[in-house]
Amino acid sequence: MRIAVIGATGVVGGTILRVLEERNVRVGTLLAYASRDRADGVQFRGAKVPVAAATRERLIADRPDVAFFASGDDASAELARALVEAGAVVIDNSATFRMADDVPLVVPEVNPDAVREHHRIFPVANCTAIVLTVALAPIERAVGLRSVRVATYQAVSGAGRAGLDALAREEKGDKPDGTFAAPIYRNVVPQVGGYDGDGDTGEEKKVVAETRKMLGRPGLAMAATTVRVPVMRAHSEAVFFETKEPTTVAALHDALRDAPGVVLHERGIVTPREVEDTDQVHVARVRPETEDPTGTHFQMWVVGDQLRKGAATNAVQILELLLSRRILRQAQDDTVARHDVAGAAEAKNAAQPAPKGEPKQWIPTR
Ligand code: 2RA
Repeated sequence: MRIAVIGATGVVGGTILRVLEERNVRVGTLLAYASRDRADGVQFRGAKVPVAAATRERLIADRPDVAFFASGDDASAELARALVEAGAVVIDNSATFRMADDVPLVVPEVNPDAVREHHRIFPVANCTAIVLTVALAPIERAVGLRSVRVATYQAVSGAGRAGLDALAREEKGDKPDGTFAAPIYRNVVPQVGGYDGDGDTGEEKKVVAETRKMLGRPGLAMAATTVRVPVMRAHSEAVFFETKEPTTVAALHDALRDAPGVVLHERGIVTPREVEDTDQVHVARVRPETEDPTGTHFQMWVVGDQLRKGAATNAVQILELLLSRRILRQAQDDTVARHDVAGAAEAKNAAQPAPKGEPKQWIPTR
């Protein structure tokens, strides 16, 4: 399988490379791209991989089977559909396609059945929304959600390398450079993204719209206030929710304890430093609202490494899901993968078992 990572030198792209390594994804050829050629390249499985400028011509000529986009909305808007037309499957960390009709917004632990055989573009949702959704989904399944309100505490790495660098420079005494809406060192900034017409920020709009889409609850009552804090990595969220059915903390614990991708802390707290570089969403401090006579109003604290579960890990899990659902299929070599139509490739695969000792490759099913 030929796997392209567009934005391979950024923090999300670099994390995708690490997650591909760790999860032993079979990669025949890794293709790395950035906004320009980079002589220093990137490391993958102990080897240096050259980084090319991500032009349409170059990407199509390189014929990836799967393209991970880990760059801005512009690159995805310009290049993703062209790659799909050339036969690739796109897994896109930008916001470009997330809310498009007939484009699934998949968190494999939550809504794997949103994937259909004809889908070729798989956006990875906003990192804050993914962390929130992994924690809400077991509650929605158990007792139903009537409303959700969330206040976030978002790490600077959510703004990419620029965010990390901005905090590091301010810590050394440099003046804020405008990366954030206000100084970030020894501060909190209640604005993530630009403002829209009615006072919400872009991040707040995304958290609401994308969480609703992932939960399959387009009408769910929701509100979000998103805040940047001087934390390097992992987003935290204070969540206030109302359930449809009356329930208890013990029943919510039961639902969360067994939920895929969730680590429940029944006692004590959990902080972003503790969950750095992990793939689970951590939930703590599940408790009822003070003096709620209805048994339907609760609060919880949710923390997740937004570069991993909120971005790179979720992207690689989507690839794994496509393989298990045979949206991507195992083949014998890259030549079969790229040059035969699906039927012919399938016939060849059936006729010729893979040579012993050679790694199997994967092809997209058209
Ligand atoms: C942020 N969720 O934290 C956004 C984008 N990664 O800035």
